[in-house]
Amino acid sequence: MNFSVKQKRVLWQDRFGISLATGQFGVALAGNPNVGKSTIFNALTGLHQHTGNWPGKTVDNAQGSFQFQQKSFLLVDLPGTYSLLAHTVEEQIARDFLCFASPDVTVVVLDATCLERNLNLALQVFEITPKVIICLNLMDEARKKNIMIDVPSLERELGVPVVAAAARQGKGLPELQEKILQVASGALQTKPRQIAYSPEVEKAVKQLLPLVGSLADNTFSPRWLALRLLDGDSSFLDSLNSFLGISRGWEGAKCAQ
Ligand SMILES: Nc1nc2c(ncn2[C@@H]2O[C@H](COP(=O)(O)OP(=O)(O)OP(=O)(O)O)[C@@H](O)[C@H]2O)c(=O)[nH]1
Ligand SMILES: [Mg+2]
Repeated sequence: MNFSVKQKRVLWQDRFGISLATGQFGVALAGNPNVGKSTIFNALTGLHQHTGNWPGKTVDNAQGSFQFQQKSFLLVDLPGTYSLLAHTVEEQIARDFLCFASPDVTVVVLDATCLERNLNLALQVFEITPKVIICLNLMDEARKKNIMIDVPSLERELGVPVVAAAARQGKGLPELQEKILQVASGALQTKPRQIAYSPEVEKAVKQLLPLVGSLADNTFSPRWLALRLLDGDSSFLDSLNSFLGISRGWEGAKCAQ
């Protein structure tokens, strides 16, 4: 799936109900429930927000824009999820958006007071896209609980920028905007840590990669696709079929011209 910029805007509108303007960077906000995603979303977008439902679903969809250093960003507040393995409608929405909308940056918001549990989602996002920033939120609560986090070490271990924040007090948000700009514009390259599975799984992934690479193309990682195929994840396959249908339609229209 190789969408042009214009096709990407149509896809965002038709499939996700989100209006991405020309030249605007699309930024997804992901994270477990209750980690402060909407607090960050509100602080960054202020009054420039639009809320509704995800198309065909009774789940809130909030999108808002902000300007930073003369660039425009559209922020999408994804439903809170513990994983992207699509056991719930919220997980399916978040997974489909990260896979098929291919945002320019995904900010994964983590609760600094329970990092271990929260990192599970971050590692899953790392499998889909390299363009990730970690926002380590609730740092004020962590401090109260005497939890010390070595942010530079965490950044080295994860291979992506980590921004410490206390969103309710507005702390860390200018730094977050700076990192969003750097990753979106390509000025900062990320190399998210990848989970190595058992030798059997890795061997099967290696066999599948040459076959599935062209399906994933520039939108999401072929490794993620291979892993889901090995899982027999039927919800993902349904979504993949639906999105491949769109891109094939576009290919057909191009050939007919
Ligand atoms: N102490 C503290 N509280 C925070 C911080 N950020 C958010 N909160 C509070 O945490 C609660 C949850 O914040 P939300 O922004 O609604 O969290 P969310 O991730 O959007 O939650 P869901 O949409 O349910 O997934 C609210 O009461 C916020 O005021 C922070 O940095 N420090
Ligand atoms: Mg929220």
